[in-house]
Amino acid sequence: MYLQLQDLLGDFTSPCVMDCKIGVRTYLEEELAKAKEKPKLRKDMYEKMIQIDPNAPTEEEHRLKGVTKPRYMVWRETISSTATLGFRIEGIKKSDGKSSKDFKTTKTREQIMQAFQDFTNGFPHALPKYIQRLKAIKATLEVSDFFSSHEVIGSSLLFVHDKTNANVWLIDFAKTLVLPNGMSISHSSKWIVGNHEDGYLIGLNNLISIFTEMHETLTDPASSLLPAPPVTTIVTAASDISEDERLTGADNT
Ligand code: I3P
Repeated sequence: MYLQLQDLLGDFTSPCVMDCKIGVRTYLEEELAKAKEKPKLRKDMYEKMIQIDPNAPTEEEHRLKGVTKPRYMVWRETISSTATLGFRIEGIKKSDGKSSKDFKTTKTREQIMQAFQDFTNGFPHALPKYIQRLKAIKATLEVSDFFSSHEVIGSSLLFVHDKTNANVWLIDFAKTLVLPNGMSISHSSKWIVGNHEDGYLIGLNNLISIFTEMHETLTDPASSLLPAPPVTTIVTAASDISEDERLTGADNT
C-alpha cells in the first residue's frame, strides 16, 4: 500500500488557482445528529457570522454569543451559491500571486460568472479546457461505483491554468464517507435528513452550464442575448486513467 502525491501546480508557470467547494450540503449528517444530541456553541462561528451580517443571529444566539456548527454551515450555504447552485467559490489566487477568499456572499449565477470571468480574463484557452475536463469528470462519476456508494461532502474542484495549460482536479476527501448498509445515492436529488444526498452533480452540472455560457459568449457575443443554455447530458468520454485515480486524484495529487 502506498499513497502517491503530486504537486498539482508543478507543471504550471505562475498559475491561476480557484477552489470551488461542491455540493448543496457542507456538513455530514453525522455532525447534524451530534449537534442535535449535544448542542455545542461555537463562539468563533458566531463572530464570523456577525462580521458578515450582524442581523443573522437570532436574539438567543446574540445573547449566548455562540451558534452551533450546523446552524453556521447552513447559514453559509444560503448566503453563498451552495444551496442554490450546488457549489461555491472558496478562494481564488491570480497569476500575480494575489489571492482572495472574499466570496462568502457570491451567490447568484451572475455574480459567479463575474468572478469566473475575472479568474479567466486574459486566458481564453482555459474555458474550453475546463469545460472538456468537467464533462470528463462527470462522465466518470456517473458510471463510478465508488461515487454512487459514497457521500462526498466538503470536497472541492481545483481549477488551475496558466498561459498554456488548464486543468481541473477533485481534491479534499476528509468528509467523503461510504454510505451505510450498501446504500447508493444519485448526487442530484434533493437532500432530506437520512437520505445522504449531497448534490454533487447539481454543482457539477451548474459549473458546466456556466463555463459553457461564458465560452459561447466569448466566441459569439450575440449569444449573450439568448437565455442560458440547458444543462446538457454528457457526450465526452473520460480519458484513460483508472476510475480510482480519477476520483482520488491519485495520479495527480
Ligand atoms: C469553515 C468552513 C469549513 C469548516 C469549518 C468552518 O467556515 O465551513 O468547511 O470545516 O469548520 O469554520 P468558513 O469557510 O466560513 O470559515 P469542515 O468542512 O472541516 O467542517 P471548523 O471551524 O469546525 O473546522
